[in-house]
Amino acid sequence: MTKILPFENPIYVTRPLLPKLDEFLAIISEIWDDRWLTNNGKKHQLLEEKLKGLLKVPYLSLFNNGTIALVVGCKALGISGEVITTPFTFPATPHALAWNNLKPVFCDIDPLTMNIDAHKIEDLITSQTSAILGVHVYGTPCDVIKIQSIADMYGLKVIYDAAHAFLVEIDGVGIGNYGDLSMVSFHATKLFHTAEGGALMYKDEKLKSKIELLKNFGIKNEEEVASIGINGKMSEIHAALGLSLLKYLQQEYEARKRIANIYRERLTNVEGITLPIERLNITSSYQYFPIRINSKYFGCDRDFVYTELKKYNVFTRKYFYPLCSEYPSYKDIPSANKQNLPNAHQIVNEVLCLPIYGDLNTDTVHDICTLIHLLQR
Ligand code: T4K
Repeated sequence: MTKILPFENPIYVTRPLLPKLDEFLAIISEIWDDRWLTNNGKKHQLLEEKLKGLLKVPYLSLFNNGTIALVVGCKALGISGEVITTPFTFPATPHALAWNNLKPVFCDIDPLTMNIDAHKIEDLITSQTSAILGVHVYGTPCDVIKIQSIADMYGLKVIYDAAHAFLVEIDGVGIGNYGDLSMVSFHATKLFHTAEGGALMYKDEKLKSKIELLKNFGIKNEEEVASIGINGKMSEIHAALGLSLLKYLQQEYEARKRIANIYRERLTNVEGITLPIERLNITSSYQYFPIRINSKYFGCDRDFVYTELKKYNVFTRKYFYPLCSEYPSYKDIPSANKQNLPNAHQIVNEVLCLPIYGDLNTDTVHDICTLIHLLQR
């Protein structure tokens, strides 16, 4: 039988892409020359322009992280009352609503995409509903057409948490063109990053000045503060890191694609394992490689695989366990009731994100697959 020894060094779910240090320092030295460190500096402006082109969106505003971007996005749309969202996401999603005094209403997820089930949204709409907040979980787009038609019918805003969806396109259209606005994260763990960072993407020109104002304390000019803003600005150092990574992006993307293909080849047709869906008209972000493990058919459960792989120094992640609807802050909301969220409750106990990042050796990927095969009972 194949014998695999524990890896010498930990294999994490991801590792940040880094530029060559001297290239980063060259950009940093320009910042030193200018003595301009933040507040819409040259690097900030340049990165914003480059990303607008890369992500194919008319407007983009940079932020110090994705969470603050989402908080500001909700504020900019002037929504109130209830917002229908998914429980299967990172805490930042419902928290961004709560920070705006908005009430999350949890909707079950679609078992195929693991995103909010657009067919279950209408039943949750009340006179208090003002918006739908979908999450393109793992970079898989929500049913953007159906969601928009519901929103149009009921006069609701649509916000997307596209934290994982960098470079995702539907039929060649950048993901940031859907809904009223979308947030993308540039955290260190993302395909493209600025260590900490994020952006809002949108089509409405009128939102630009509103968002820029809100992310800078609401300061209109030296003598006027027009609204209750916050500090959401990205610094020049962070923007410089992003700029220095752009030339490595294609290479990183291709390397992740190769890894995803190995997982697909090696884990396809394994009884009890479901691979992430692929669609011909959708470009992937290769941000995560989430598999689902059905214990009945695989012979052991997700937690067993997670724990066993740890013994080999492989640190997979159970994103997004537990469901947000189970957090103490949200569990008493009526929509958080387990009976309303059967798919989410099943999937959250099955999902396991396997390591994926450009520097991950393909032999290691093969070994991880072999280990998973060996764990099957
Ligand atoms: N919406 C959604 C759907 C999100 O997933 C997120 C963030 C947000 C909103 C909010 O966006 P931001 O405000 O963060 O921009 C990580 C990230 O911190 C978080 O950004 C991300 N989602 C989430 C899915 O993953 P943790 O708690 O899992 O991070 P951590 O520190 O455990 O890192 C994961 C692995 O990455 C580590 O085991 C090792 C590796 N790593 C991590 C860091 C930070 C490194 O090798 N180097 C590093 O510097 O949340």
